[in-house]
Amino acid sequence: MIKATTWNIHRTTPNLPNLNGLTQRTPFNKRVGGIKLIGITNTRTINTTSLSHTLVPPTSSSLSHKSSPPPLFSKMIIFYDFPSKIVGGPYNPNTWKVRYTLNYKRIPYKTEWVEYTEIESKCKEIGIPPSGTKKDGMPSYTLPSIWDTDAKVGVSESYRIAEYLDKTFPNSPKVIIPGTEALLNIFIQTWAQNLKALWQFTIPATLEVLDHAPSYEYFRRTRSQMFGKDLKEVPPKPGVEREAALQELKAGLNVLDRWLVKSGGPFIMGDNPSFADFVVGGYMRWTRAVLGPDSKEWKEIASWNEGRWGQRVQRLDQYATVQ
Ligand SMILES: N[C@@H](CCC(=O)N[C@@H](CS)C(=O)NCC(=O)O)C(=O)O
Repeated sequence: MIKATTWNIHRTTPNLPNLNGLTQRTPFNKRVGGIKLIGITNTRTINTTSLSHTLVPPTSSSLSHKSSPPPLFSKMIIFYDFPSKIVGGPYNPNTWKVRYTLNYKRIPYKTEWVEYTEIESKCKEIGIPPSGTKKDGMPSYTLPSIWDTDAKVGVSESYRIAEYLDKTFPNSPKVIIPGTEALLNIFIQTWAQNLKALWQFTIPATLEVLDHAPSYEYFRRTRSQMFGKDLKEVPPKPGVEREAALQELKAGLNVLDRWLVKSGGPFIMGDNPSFADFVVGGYMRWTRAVLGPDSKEWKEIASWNEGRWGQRVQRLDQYATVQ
């Protein structure tokens, strides 16, 4: 046994370890005997005979998610997300799509927490473009947004961020599977249309997790305008009204479940998760976070369609770390 530096190059591992368990190692990119090696170095005590075994250059098949953990990258992404008083993490459905993407692709990132009332000034200060245009024609600044510290590029809007990350980190598994872009966009739209009955539960509940007085006031005002009444009046009243709203939600989820079970699974595109799963997981995680994992409503929703809604969010827990 000697003290040596090993090169851990894209080992074949069927199950990727949770990012929680990763220690920081040094990325490298070098040539050995005319072969380009990209990976990470770490120093540990090993048997010298295992050294030659470890020096295997990556092959194209070893770059797929299933067969190998992708390298750690030297680039750093700053990821902007919403703070809240929820113990145990972020809640927003749209930012979750990007957090799942970053974790799944094993991209090093750092979360910066931005209040609703500070999104526009923060984006303007850094140079992140608006994600769209408001009804009044003014630019709309939203989260999720990211800043690529290396390329000095800012991107907002979850789908556009996923496209950027797929392009910028080509050695990590893609979340937008080539050839599925049009269908994915249709799915994102129709997914939300079938969930309209959810908003009356989750949007008022989101107000209650906001910890910052100006954000609370802003969210209450803007979302009350959206519903055409005070947000506090939006949740369906216990009894007949609540039951009817839950039945309406159940009908929407039944439609979505009928589509999702058509996949051979466990994920929408098969064996590996993709952006479509992160959309589903993001909305379900939001529901669980703001209603509360022990709430009667979440337990009910999670149990519908033979418990598949709860399972869909649990299956993504391995990509839910907060960095
Ligand atoms: N389609 C966009 C939606 C982004 C979005 O609307 N984000 C909301 C939070 S859920 C936001 O930042 N709103 C800012 C505001 O209300 O001023 C995406 O997926 O990124």
